[in-house]
Amino acid sequence: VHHRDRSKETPTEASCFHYLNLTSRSFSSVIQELNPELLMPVTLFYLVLRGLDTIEDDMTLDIKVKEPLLRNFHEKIEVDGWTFNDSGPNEKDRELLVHFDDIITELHKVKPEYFVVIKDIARQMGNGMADFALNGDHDKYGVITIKDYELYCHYVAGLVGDGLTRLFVESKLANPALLSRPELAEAMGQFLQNVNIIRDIKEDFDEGKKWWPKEVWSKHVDNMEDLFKPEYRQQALWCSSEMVLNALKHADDCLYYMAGVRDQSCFNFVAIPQTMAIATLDAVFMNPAIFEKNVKITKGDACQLMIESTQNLRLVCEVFRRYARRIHRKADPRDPNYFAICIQCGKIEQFI
Ligand code: PS7
Ligand code: MN
Ligand code: MN
Ligand code: MN
Ligand code: MN
Ligand code: MN
Repeated sequence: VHHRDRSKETPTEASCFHYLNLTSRSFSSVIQELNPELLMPVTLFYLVLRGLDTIEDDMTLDIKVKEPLLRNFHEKIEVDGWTFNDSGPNEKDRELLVHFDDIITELHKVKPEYFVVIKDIARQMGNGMADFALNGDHDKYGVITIKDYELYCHYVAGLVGDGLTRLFVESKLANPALLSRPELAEAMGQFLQNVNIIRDIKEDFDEGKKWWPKEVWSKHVDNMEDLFKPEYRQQALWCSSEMVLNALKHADDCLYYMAGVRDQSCFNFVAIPQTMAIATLDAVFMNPAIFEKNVKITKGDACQLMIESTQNLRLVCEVFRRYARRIHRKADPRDPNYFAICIQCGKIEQFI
């Protein structure tokens, strides 16, 4: 049941949904089923952040062009008719920037309370992305400390959690108490982004993006590229298991966050990506294939998760427990992180 009513859509509204469908595999359907009050604000929020990410990801853009574009993107959304035509090769996402005037037209129609949230998060995210894009050593080392890694994940995902929470509370669709526990929204974003960065390791590395922190990989290999060499497979696996452990630490706060979401459509929207994330964590855990290709959960599992994520918190906790048990069973006593992983899984298995 989409809340879109195509017969009443303006051409620019229809254009926004076109770019939503074009640029998102995982979010487009859940967003389109959102409560009508938040349908357009969240669609536009997504498209603004997707625009930022397209600029961030474009390794063909000169840093002299990229940096100011990221830092001032929140000002561009004020300018009627603004578009960007010089973005690089990613064809689908490029289209979004070429037609960004349509998104801006619709942004100017949303309630000011929602617009300020979108603008504020775009400002913070753009500046954070610019800081990391500017890091001169990135080509050589990428992210250095776990603290830096968490800061990067805060900019590209924790902030999304903050912005969405403000939209949910403003529209009275979530418990305002969530605003006094900002670490819970942060955990929601960190969990999704940590899993994305683990899963995308090969693809990101090949594109010159090194998001796995040196503080982690240097315990296992001397150079980051060794992670991809067959002779270092065992070390690479222990390294990936430490990345999985870092992600798992956010799981219980995600469950606490979801307890605060009142509206069913918002619950579905926040829960589906989270259950997909813990299932993906199980799929990548102890899986050497991540160093060769992009590992995905099966279509069947994704369908099952959709059903289980659109009912209630009890079922979502059950999904978390199920995947925590699977991860727990795969843990290897020879792994330096074995005990820590067992403890983290145990916490999820015993959650409420
Ligand atoms: C629900 C409290 C506004 C719905 C949803 C576009 C995915 C793209 O895809 O590796 O591998 O190329 O470049 C917290 C979504 C965090 C973010 C971050 C959950 C906006 C989204 C822009 C908070 C999604 C985490 C870059 C930055 O990774 O991606 C609640 C809505 C959520 C967008 C994600 C992605 C970052 C990203 P890809 P990258
Ligand atoms: Mn991206
Ligand atoms: Mn990116
Ligand atoms: Mn076109
Ligand atoms: Mn256009
Ligand atoms: Mn990614």
